[in-house]
Amino acid sequence: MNNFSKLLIIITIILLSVSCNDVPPPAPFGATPNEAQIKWQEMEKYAFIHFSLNTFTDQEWGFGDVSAELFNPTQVDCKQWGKTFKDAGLTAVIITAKHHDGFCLWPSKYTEYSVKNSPWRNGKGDLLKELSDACKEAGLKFGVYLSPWDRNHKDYGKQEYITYFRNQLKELLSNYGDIFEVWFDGANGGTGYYGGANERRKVDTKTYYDWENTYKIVYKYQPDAIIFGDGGPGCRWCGTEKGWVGETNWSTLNRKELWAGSGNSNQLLNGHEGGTHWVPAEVDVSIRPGWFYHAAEDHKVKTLAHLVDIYYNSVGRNGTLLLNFPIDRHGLIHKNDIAALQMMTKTLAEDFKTNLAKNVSVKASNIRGNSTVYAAKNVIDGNKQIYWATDDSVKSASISLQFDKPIKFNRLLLQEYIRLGQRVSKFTVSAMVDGKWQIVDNQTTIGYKRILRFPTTTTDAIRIDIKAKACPIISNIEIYNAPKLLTAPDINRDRNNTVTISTPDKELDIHYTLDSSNPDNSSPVYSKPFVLTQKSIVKAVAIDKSANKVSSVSSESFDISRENWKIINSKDKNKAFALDGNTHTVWHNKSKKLPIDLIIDLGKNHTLTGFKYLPDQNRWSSGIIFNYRFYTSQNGKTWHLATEGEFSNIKNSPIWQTKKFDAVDARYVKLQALSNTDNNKIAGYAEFDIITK
Ligand code: FUL
Repeated sequence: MNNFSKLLIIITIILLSVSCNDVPPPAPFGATPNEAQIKWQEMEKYAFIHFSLNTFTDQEWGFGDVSAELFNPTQVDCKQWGKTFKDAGLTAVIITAKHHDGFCLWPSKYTEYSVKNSPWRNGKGDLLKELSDACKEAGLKFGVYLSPWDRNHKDYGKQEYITYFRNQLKELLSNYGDIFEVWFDGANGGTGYYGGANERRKVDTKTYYDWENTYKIVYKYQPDAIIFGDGGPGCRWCGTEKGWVGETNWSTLNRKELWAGSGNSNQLLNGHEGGTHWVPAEVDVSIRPGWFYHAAEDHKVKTLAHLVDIYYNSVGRNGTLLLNFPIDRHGLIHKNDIAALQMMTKTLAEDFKTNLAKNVSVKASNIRGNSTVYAAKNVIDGNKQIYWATDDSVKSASISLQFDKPIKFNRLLLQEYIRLGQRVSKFTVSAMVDGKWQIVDNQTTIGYKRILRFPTTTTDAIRIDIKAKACPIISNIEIYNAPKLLTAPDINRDRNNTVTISTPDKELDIHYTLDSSNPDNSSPVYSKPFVLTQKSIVKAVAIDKSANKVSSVSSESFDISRENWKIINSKDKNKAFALDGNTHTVWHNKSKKLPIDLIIDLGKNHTLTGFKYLPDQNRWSSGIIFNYRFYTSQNGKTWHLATEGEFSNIKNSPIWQTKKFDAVDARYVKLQALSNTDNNKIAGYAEFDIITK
């Protein structure tokens, strides 16, 4: 090589390196988050707490008229709450400082309707102080829910109430350290106690609260606080309380079009593409049906499969998760809720245990200015501040990961570098299977974090084809092979004797038995519903053959077929719900007087030894029978009292009730409801069954 060539190479290297380092980063696109919103988004999942007078009156929305003296928890332990959340990897707690009933969990100097007039801690307690201290100790951030609607306050609806509301806000913002989020509920106006007026008051939700000036107060006292409202400004409601946000989820919103109480929940599910402001979605959902504690919901805590779905449908869809825990009457988180949270945490830890996208070769169809600063491999370096980006003119691009040897995967995690805006509007994931690209998933938005779940696929290369509104900027890609969700199968038999066995994870094998023995992998495989007319015990397990793991055994006993039974004392069109094998449907047998009978012709004589009753399983249940008599008859005319008594604790625990009696031959049975838990004249049956010898 002559000197001239050497010089040429050196000049080229210098020019290249200068140009590489000089390639400017992409300009921000559209609305972008502020620092506080970025930190908030990174908190990902945190706890909500509902605790108030409602806890003691068994209500969801208190009217604002009951005495403050009803608030009397005996074992409040905010450290227990903090430890529960910290252990589960939650990052913060938001508490209902004041719910719609107006009762305050702190001794506000602006009202008498607070803990200061309750027996709790002899009126000297301050729950916000105890919780904010416990949060500091546990390393959790602290936030407050302050209901704009106040059904207790005499001035609600007038200007004076706004002054009161803001005074309370100032108390909350100045006395409890850093507040990471302030939660303004959209529920507004309606009937209430209102200082004794007992009337309906309607406010214009857009103008009454003069929100912009209320926000200024928040920012003055807590500049970094995120303000939650239906339309933001810090973060927005996701449009449902069921635990999910849209698959398409833009963090941008036309803020002028939405405000607390404005409705438009469909738009909140997806955000507004190209919206004027950065207002990301928060998914609020309770671990039980209700937000407040009701003993009757102790057995209705969401299942593991449901909670895991909620995580993937919130954090996995560019939202944050605000998971609610109702505090019970002792002042504690109920053990069933803790157990459910722990299972959820364990499952998610296993799902994301081993990132298969480390040390793999990464290539992209375009790299911004060919600069190493924006290299494709930046997506797997574990540093979210460094990213792969394309040239400004390139809005469609592909990135692919090549593995040394085939891998199995069923989860893909993607992150955009949101500081520069949300850009990706469409993407397709393909995997190389047997030498051909096969589409695994087709989706729209990514945002801060998107996690996809799909059937386990074996591959040695994955490609993501992206379309974006401005050059795409991807900061992170992770790949996992999550274990299958091993839960005991559900077993159901309908009125026509068709047995269905199912598990939430469809990749598991189900094995079952009909002879009361415990099933294993040599037992028959369940592949489709089957008919079972005779009395039997069905037992089933789910098996993950690839990991050699077996679920716990589920077991259901079915008595004789109910196919030809007839309810003979009613013409109500809904009566079949009492015998349909579906625990979600219910027949409400309404009458002018008690007792109320359910009389069934079983078609022929059987030797009976007991009966089973399942009350209404709905959230707003009714007609739960309490005192009963049970009769049998051979001719439908002369009745024999087989057993009588009460279904103890059925209000708080509305589960299957089983009553046994001495064997008796009968063709007709009569369940007589003598009273119900609501003291009205309804007898409700989700299901009724008998036990034969
Ligand atoms: C709703 C309220 O009405 C519920 O009671 C609960 O507080 C929930 C978080 O927000 O809008």
